Amino acid sequence: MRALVASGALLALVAGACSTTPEVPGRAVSVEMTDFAFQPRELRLRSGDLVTLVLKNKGTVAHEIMAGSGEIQHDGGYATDLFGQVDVRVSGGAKPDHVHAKGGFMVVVGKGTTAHATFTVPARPGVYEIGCFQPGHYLAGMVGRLVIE
Ligand SMILES: [Cu+2]
Repeated sequence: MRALVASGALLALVAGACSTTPEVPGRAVSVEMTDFAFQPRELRLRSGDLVTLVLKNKGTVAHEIMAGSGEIQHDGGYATDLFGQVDVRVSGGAKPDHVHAKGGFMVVVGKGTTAHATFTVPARPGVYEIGCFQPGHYLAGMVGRLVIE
């Protein structure tokens, strides 16, 4: 039994060393966060798909991601949050946080860490915006597009 556990751990190590995309539920969609941009600048998701955003913060400060449409609120975020009624599971990262005052979600990712946000893409086709609302980041250009097909 002990030998089985040990070989399992070894396999996990080997798998981890070889793959660049971590094992996550559904389709992994990588998003890099830098000072101050999202890479790529446009994400395309299909309604009904199970997706895990792999949010890698390569910047020197904490970054976050929110998605929605409409006017930017004075305290950050969108008038309509894309994830208002969507169940989002967040894991990893230094300070993942999926609670947002207006409903919906945001994930704060500490510098040098990676967080995962897993959800089923809502059946709301359209073009939305993603943005970082850490102070000053949105105005510095930390904005992107999220297209739901
Ligand atoms: Cu930011």
